Order: sequence, then C-alpha cells, then structure tokens
Amino acid sequence: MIYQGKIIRTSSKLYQVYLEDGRLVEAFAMGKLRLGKTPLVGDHVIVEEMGDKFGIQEILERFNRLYRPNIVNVDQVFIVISCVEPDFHSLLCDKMIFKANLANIHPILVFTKLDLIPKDHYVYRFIEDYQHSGYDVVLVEKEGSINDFKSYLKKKISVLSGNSGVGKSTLLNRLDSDLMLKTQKISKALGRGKHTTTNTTLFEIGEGYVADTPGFSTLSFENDSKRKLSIVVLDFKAYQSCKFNDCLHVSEPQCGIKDAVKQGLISEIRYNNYLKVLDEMKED
Ligand SMILES: Nc1nc2c(ncn2[C@@H]2O[C@H](COP(=O)(O)OP(=O)(O)O)[C@@H](O)[C@H]2O)c(=O)[nH]1
Ligand SMILES: [Mg+2]
Ligand SMILES: [Zn+2]
Repeated sequence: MIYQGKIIRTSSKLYQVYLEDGRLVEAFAMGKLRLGKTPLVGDHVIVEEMGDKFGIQEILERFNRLYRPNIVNVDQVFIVISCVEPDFHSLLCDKMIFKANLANIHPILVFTKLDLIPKDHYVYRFIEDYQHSGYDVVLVEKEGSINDFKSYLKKKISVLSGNSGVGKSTLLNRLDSDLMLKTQKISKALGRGKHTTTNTTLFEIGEGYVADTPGFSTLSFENDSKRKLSIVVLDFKAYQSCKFNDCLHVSEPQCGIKDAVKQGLISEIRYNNYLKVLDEMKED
C-alpha cells in the first residue's frame, strides 16, 4: 500500500511519519531516495507499507526551508514579543519580520504581557501600526483567552520566534498542559539507541504542529541579499512601481516605496527599520 504522510521527527536513520490515515509510523529512507535528498522534518512524503516496515519512496516539493532548526514547509512563524520584561524593541521585532519575509514564511505577531502595561503605553502605537499595515496580530495577557492564537495554529506547521522571557513556553503550555510530558516522553524514547542524534520535533498542539526549537537561529543579515529584501518586505508589496528594476528604495528617483511612505501608505517605522537593516547588509 502507498500512503502520503508528513515527517514530524527525524532521528539518525529513522523518520516518524504521520500517515494520511492517522497512523504514526517509523519509516526508513528507501535506497533510491538516499542518493538524492535527505528527508527533513516537515517533508511531505510518499510512503510504502511492506509487511511491518515502512519505506519513504519520494519527497514532495518543498515550499520553504529553515536552517538550524532544519525544517521545511513551515506555514507560519509566530513572532512572540512582550510589551515589557523584556521591553518591546521596534527594530528587533521588524528584523524578525524581515527574516520571515526572506524565508517566505508568513509572520504572525503575538504581543504578550498586555496585563502588565497601562492603556496609554507606547507599545499600543506600534501594535496599531502593525494592524494598520495588514499584519496578523494576536494579543495575549495572563488571564485572557488564547483562542485567537489557537485558531491560527489549526492544520499548520508553525515555529515560534522571540527572545528568551517573552512567554513562548507559557503560551504553548497554556494550550497543552501535557506538553512538558510529551517532550519528556520523546526524549526518553530517543534514549533507546546510543547513536541517535536528536533533530527537530514537531509537536501536535491545538490541532496543528509546532516545532520545539526557536524559528530563527540568527538575526544577522550578513548573508542575505539587499536586492531580495527590497522585494520581499510585506509592507512594500503593493507599491513596487519604482522606475528602476533594481531600486533599493533608498535615494533612487521615482521610487514607488518612498512615495508611498511620504503619502502615509507605508509605515514610516517599518521603512526606517528597513533602512537600518540595509545598512547592516553587505553589497550584493
Ligand atoms: N504577566 C504576564 N506574564 C507572562 C505572560 N506570558 C509569560 N509571562 C511570564 O514571563 C516569564 C517568561 O515566560 P516564558 O514562557 O518562560 O518565556 P520564554 O523564554 O519565551 O519561553 C514567566 O515568568 C511567565 O510566567 C503574560 O502574558 N503576562
Ligand atoms: Mg521557553
Ligand atoms: Zn524603490
């Protein structure tokens, strides 16, 4: 029998695959596949059932890839930002957004600890700016509902990004109080072979899959291209009417992006952060 499935964990030579019929099986990579690509967490695969064994025959096309964590076909990244403790930082937040844009992963902004700030706190100005710019924004406070967050998770592969202390673990544990247990169970199961190397694991949470490692290993833009960033920034998408094809929207004449910023159609905050990031990048 042939099935389609999704790899949710890899350990040396074995792959845990969720089959379309709901079974979770361990599969090995079949000979002809080994010569080509290595299966990764998130891969959609064709699996053949042979007696009590399962072999991965084929890897279907990937639509994006993260490195460290090694994971593919990521639907979305939750960029988790706290209003305080640690304080909100506009450039840091936009850097995570730009990283998501460059990786072709849809960003969702999750602001936490709203219960700790007054209603006139400056963070609200930034939250409104993101909402106004068309971003998906989720607001979280200690006692409030997290149904909003939950609904975004459904049927998707997600990663969570954000500084330590912003509330990532808290968020996941509120959704699934057994999560700690699951994590321990998997580490235990992994202990059986001496040479197993742990990679990324996808956990089934709130009807979706969430990677157990932070989404971006670095916020350095050293190895990214200015040209690519100038095209992928979400806020710029609707205004790419620049005179020059390779316009970086800095000091070029007849730039659609700069015009849109002047007219208040593109957030000045985002544009200024974009310029700062460009400055950090090497020449293309
Ligand atoms: N008041 C308040 N505290 C929060 C909220 N979210 C997280 N915390 C606290 O922030 C601290 C760090 O949270 P944690 O989930 O460990 O952050 P992580 O490093 O991103 O995983 C913990 O003491 C949490 O109880 C929130 O929405 N409101
Ligand atoms: Mg944590
Ligand atoms: Zn331009």
